[in-house]
This record gives sequence, structure tokens and C-alpha cells, in this order.
Amino acid sequence: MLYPRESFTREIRKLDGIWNFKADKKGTGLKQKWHQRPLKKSIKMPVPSSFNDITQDASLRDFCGDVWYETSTFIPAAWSGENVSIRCGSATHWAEVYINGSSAGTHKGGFLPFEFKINKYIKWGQSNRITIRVNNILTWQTLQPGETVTRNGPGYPPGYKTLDYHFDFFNYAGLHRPVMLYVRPRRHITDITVQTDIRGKTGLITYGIQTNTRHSRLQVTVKDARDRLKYSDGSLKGKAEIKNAVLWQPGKAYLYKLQADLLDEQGEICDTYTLPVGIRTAAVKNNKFLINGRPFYFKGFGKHEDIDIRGRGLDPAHHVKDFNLLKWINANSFRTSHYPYAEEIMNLADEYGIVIIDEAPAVGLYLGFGEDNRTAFCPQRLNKKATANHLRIMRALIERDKNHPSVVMWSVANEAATHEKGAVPHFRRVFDLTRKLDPTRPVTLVNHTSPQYCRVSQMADVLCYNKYYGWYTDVGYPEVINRQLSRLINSAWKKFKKPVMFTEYGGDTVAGLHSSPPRLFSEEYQCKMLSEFHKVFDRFSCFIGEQVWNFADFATKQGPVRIIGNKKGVFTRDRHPKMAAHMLRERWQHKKAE
Ligand code: GCB
Repeated sequence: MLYPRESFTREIRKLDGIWNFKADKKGTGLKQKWHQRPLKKSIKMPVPSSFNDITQDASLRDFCGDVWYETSTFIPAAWSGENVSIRCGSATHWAEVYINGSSAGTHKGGFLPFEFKINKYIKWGQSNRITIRVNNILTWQTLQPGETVTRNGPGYPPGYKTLDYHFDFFNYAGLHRPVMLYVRPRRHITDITVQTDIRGKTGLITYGIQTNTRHSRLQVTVKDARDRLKYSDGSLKGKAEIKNAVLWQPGKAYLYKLQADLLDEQGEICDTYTLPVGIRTAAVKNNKFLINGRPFYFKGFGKHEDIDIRGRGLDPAHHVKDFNLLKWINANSFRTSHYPYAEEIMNLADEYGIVIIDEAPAVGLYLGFGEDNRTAFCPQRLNKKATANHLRIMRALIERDKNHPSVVMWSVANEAATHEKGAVPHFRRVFDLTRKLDPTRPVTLVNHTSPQYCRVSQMADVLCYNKYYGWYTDVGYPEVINRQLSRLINSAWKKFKKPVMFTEYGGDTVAGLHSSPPRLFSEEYQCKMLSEFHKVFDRFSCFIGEQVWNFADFATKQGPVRIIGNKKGVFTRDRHPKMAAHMLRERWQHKKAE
């Protein structure tokens, strides 16, 4: 799915701003057809933003069910000959869009974009009412999974329900990303796929272009960053050979521009789209991760889309700040833990030269929190429906992110119950599909199951581990990290013979809390723990990267071990460095791949 870009044939009308909003607390909205008339008794709600932290109402913060958003916009009569769509960057976790009261379509999944053609519902040359019903309920068949639990018993009001989920970040919801009207010519380019390769000094861009018209005549050009023409051709599919190509490299981004012009019968351009293209390769070979054929060592973080007030809502100021902080700390990468991030963030990564492990929203596919002894991959939970949904989402994720040079590896899940037998057929299908759809990138699964119990690791190209030695286990004893970690890396390498990296390690740290000798939650303890991990990482030649958990403090559901959220950030939630940030900055300045 192409990111919406303006051109002389394409127009974008952003609908971001203040919308009307109403939470359907009695569950009557649909029956009463709230979409068919202006919302009554609505409140103001910013878009994009999560709705949870905008008011002082705890019942809205923790609300589960339908929320209704409404705005209106004038649509010029001049657009009536065009293809007009409404496009949402995401709606968490389910949405139905209505134009002037008529349903234009529904979408499942909270982290990927969707669009619906709306011509037939539009009142041309008039104001049009747009209503979006968003639902944040999770089930065992959604990604991420969760469940609505009815709490019975004398201690609860009748029918008392809560939404439970087994992932450690707040279930923010709403319209998190830009909403827009996207106006394209009736005949237009619908998709472009590029794959790049390198032969000697020549960069190869293999491309395929799709349109919504049968008799497509095209003009395809590739220009360099200074607009010098490097290639031109007229086919839907082709291979551009760029002599003396400037490669897209970690820390040194370089983007070519592939312009596709769709021509009409007279040879006039009826649609044009320009895609930024970075020429690079990514592969795993001889226990190394290679970018452009050279060993790459991941230095960085697992992140979250998470900020004060907006929750998971897109905020350009914060996102640019985050990339500047990544540069400042000498990081070269991050993982989009635990869901696909906004397209605008992916675009920034392409431009900043930051490398991404792109993760599916498959988190919390695990049980074993001492709650009960049922398994995750059982018919009541992660069943065939859940597998089908996981496959559908991998398809949509790859479709959205396939062209980003920053994306070097797919992560199909975080910490699933990979010790269970049921995980094998589920992940076999997920890995197979991912590789089939994108044979150009390695695929991983982020794991916390130790090698001796894991049934899935052999499917991955890289073994990514999350382990909290000295924090959740051997709490307060950082001196045992060395032995525990060495054992893990040794056994992982021995059993699977694949490169190993850490995608999570760290401990909660309250900024400003100091203790010597170090104690839990102090800034000194965070530094001590991280440095114990680093001593071991540096000893293994199969070890290819370290991503600390987390880039910044973030919101979680409430819990006795969460002091207004998870405090494992190296930066505070408002992006100020803790002591560990200075330590990492120093280490990463000198840490090289070879
Ligand atoms: C994990 C999870 C991550 C949590 C983290 C923690 O293993 O992958 O989502 O936030 O641990 O801090 O407990």
C-alpha cells in the first residue's frame, strides 16, 4: 500500500484537528444509529491522539467498547470526476467509517492503514459529515490478543467487566494517525514494489508497478538525490541498473527517486507517484548480519509509540526529537516493539539512516503469568482463526513497509509461547508466508524461551532474546548476569548455529534516584546491569547486536510493579537522559561490528 504523497495529479486533504467524540458507555450507539445524525452531547477530541488521557475521566481512560468520532468537511464539486478516498493511518483496534450516515467500510487491526473509496456517499460542493466508530476490544483472535473478563461474585457490581491483556503497555486507542481525504485520478497507480541489490559498483532496483487500469502505458524514471536522471523505461516491470550507485547505509542514508507516470491514450500523464528508494541489501551469512555485504552490529532500543497526553498519537515534534536522540546516543537501530509504527516514523528512519526491525503486533501470545494452567495455543485461545489473522496482518505489514530501506528484518512476534507444541504449526505458516512475500529480508521472532525448550527458534534467521537477569530473576544480584548470559548464548549457538542478539535487557529506573552501592530502581543499578550484559556480549563472535529495553519510560496498565508506567527507559518519558544514556553513548561511539 503506497504512502499517500501529493503530486500534480494527487491531492491530500488532512482532516486532523479537533473532532467531536462520544464514548458509547451504554452500548446503544449502533442501535440508535448515531452515524445517521450529528453526535449529541459530544466532547472535543484531538486527532491524531489516543482518547484515553485527554480528559479527567477515569472511566474514559479505561473505557472498552465503541467510541465515536465525527467531523465535517467541504468537498468541492470539482473532485466529482476523481477517485476520492478516506484514509486512516490507523484506528485502534477496529473501525467503521461512515460518510453522511452511510457505511463506507470496516477495518480490523489497530496499527495499519486503510482506505475506502467514498465517491458514492459524497454530497458534492457541500459539507459532508464523516463519522468513525472505533472499537478497542481485544479477543484471543485479535493481534494483540486480550480478553474481556466478567468479574462475578459479591465483591463486584453486577456484570462488572474489565479488559485484560498480557502485554506490558497501556491499551491506548482511538485515531492515532493522520486521517485524510486522498484524491487521485480515476485511473491511477495503485502500488509499487521495489527490491534492491548490488553488483560491484552497480545498484539494481527491480520494480513492479500496479495500476487500476488494464491498458497501462507507463514512463518510469529514476533520479538521484540531486535530480539527475539515472534510468528511464516504459514498462510495468523492470530492472534499473544504476552505475556507481550511492548506497543506503546505516547512518548514511541516500535516497533515489523512482517516479512512475501513468500515461493516457494520447501519451499525457494522468497520474504520477514518486517513491524514495534506498539501494541496499540485508542478509544473514556465516553468523553475521550483513548490510550491503558488510557485518552490521545493532546498537539501539526497543521503543514504543508513547508520549504524555497523546498516548500513541502521532506527534511530529516527539518523533523528530527521538531520531535526534538516537543520533546523539550513537544508536543505529530500533525495533518497532510491539506493533507497526506510523508510516511517518518509517519515512524518518529511511531519511536518518536508522535501521529497523519491523515487528508485527503479535505480543501477549503467551500465558504463564501464574494465572492458570491453560495453554496459549489451545482451541479457546490461539486457534486457526488467530493464525489466519496473524497471516493477514503479516501480509498487510509487508505490503505497507516492503519498500523501506530502513527495514532490514521482520519480527513476526514478541515472546510467544514457543515452548508449546501448538506454536510449531502456527509459526511454520507465519514464517513461510513472510519469506514468500519478501525473500529479500531475514525473518526473526523475538523470544524469551530458553533454547532447550524452544520449538520455533530453528525457523528464525537470527535468534533475538529478551532476558532480564538481575531484574526479574536473581533480583538485585547483577553479579550472576555474567554466568547466566554466557550459558544462554553458548547453548543458543550450540543448538541452532545462528547469530544471536539481545532485543531486550534492562531494569526499571526512577530518574533522579541514586544509590551506592547500586540498588534496584536507582540510576546506578541500571548502569551496573547494562554493563554486566555488555561484558558478555563483547566476548561472543556470533553476537550481532544489543537493543536495550526501553528507549524511554512508557505507560502501562496499572500494576503493583509499575509506578505510573514502565521505567526501564534510558530516557524519561519526556525524553531527558538518565545516567545510563551517557554510558551507552560512550560505549556505542566505540562499538564496531567487526
Ligand atoms: C518483556 C516485554 C516488554 C515488557 C518488558 C518489561 O519481556 O517484551 O513488553 O515491557 O518485558 O519491562 O517487563
